[in-house]
Amino acid sequence: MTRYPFLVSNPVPLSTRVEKLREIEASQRFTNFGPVNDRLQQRVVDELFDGRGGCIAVANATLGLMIAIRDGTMRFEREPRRRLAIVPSFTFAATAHAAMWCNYQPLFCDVDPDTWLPDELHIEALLKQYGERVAVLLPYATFGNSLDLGRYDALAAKWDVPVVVDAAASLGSKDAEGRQFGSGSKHPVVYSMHATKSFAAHEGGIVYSEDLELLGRLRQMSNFGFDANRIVTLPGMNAKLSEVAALSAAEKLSEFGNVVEHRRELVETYHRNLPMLQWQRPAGTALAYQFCPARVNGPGRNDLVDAMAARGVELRAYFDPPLHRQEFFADRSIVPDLPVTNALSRNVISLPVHDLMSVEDAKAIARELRDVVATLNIDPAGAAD
Ligand code: T4K
Repeated sequence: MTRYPFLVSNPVPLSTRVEKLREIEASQRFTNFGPVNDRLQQRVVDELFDGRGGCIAVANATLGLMIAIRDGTMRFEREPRRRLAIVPSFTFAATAHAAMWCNYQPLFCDVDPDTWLPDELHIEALLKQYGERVAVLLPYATFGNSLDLGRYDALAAKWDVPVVVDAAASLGSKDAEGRQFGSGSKHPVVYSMHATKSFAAHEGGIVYSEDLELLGRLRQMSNFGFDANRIVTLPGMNAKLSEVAALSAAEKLSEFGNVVEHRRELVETYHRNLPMLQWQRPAGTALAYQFCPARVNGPGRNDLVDAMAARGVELRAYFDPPLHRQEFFADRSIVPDLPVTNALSRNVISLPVHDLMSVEDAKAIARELRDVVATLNIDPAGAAD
C-alpha cells in the first residue's frame, strides 16, 4: 500500500468558493478575457513580478509555448531552411511537442552536470554548426532552476534567433537577484499552473514578458488571431483560459507564498537527512519545488525505486527516459552526443513533495531511503555509471 504518494494535487477547492462561482454565473461571462482573467493577470504581475512587465493567462503552458514560438519565428516563414528548434532532451514532452506543432524539428542540446539547465556552450556549438537552419531556442528552466537570461539575450542577438523560455515549474522560483524567475525578460517566459505544479490550479498557464507589444500579439493569437474588428490578422488558435479556471488560479495565488515556504522546508529536510545524495545546484536564490529531484550515482536506481515502492514510498524518475530516447522524438529529431543527459537521466530520482506532506513525513521518507541504500549496497555518492 502506498503510504507516501509521490504527488497529491492541491488546487484550491472551488466547492468552498461557491459565492465566487455564482458571481461568474451571474455575470454570464464564462471566457474570452473576462474580468476574473483580467484581475488574475494584474495580480500575477503585481504580486509575483513586483509590477514589472505584463502577462497573459492561457489554457495551459503547452499552448502558451506554441503561440510564443509561432510569434517569434513568424519572420522566418518564407525561409524554408530555418526548420530547427534547439531544445534540451532532459525535459518534459511538452517542450519538444510545442516546437513540432509549429513545424520545427527538435535539435537536442545537453545539460549542465550540476544545475541540470541547458548547457549554453553546447547550444552555442550547435548554433555554430547548424547556423541559419536554427529558427528558435527553447531552453527549459529545469525543475524551476534559474536560467541565466542575460546569456540568452546575448545568444539571441549574436545569432539573430528568437528565444522562448519553458519555465513550466518556475512560478515561485527566485533568480540570482531574488526576483521571480523571468522578471524583466524581453523574451516570452511560459509558466504552467497545471494541477501537479506547486502553483496548482486545475489547468492553466501564464506567458510573461516585459515586451507588452509581444504580449498583445500573443493575446490576439490565443483568440483565433482576431484583431479589434474581428478580422484575422495573425495566426490563431484557442488558448484562452476560462473564467472558472482563472478563479482557481487567483485563489491559489492568495496562498502561494505559504505553499512555496512549506515546500522549501520539506526539501531542506531531505537535504539535511540525505547528505549522500547529489542535489541539483540552484542557479538562483530559491526554487518552488514541484518535487525534489536528486541524483543517485552508481548502478541501482531502478532497484531503489522498486524497493521504496515495496515500503510504500512512491518515487518517480523525471526525466527518464529523456526525449531523445523516446522513439517518437528520436525518429523526428537531430540527436547529437548528449553524455550528461544520458548519465543524469539514468541516475535521477524524484522524491515526493506536496502541500499535504509534513516535515515528519519527509524525515520518515529519508529514513526509508537511507535504509534501502544500505540494504541494496548502493553508493549514491559514487561515480556516475
Ligand atoms: N514544459 C515542461 C517542462 C513541463 O514539465 C510541463 C508539464 C509543460 C511544459 C506543460 O505544461 P502544461 O501544458 O501541462 O501546463 C505531469 C503534469 O501533467 C505535467 O503538466 C507536468 N509538466 C509534468 C512534469 O508532470 P505526468 O504525465 O508525469 O502526470 P501524471 O498524470 O503521471 O501525474 C503525476 C502525479 O500527479 C501522479 O502521481 C498522480 C498525481 N496527480 C495527477 C493529476 C493530473 C494527482 O494527484 N491529481 C491530478 O489531477 O505529467
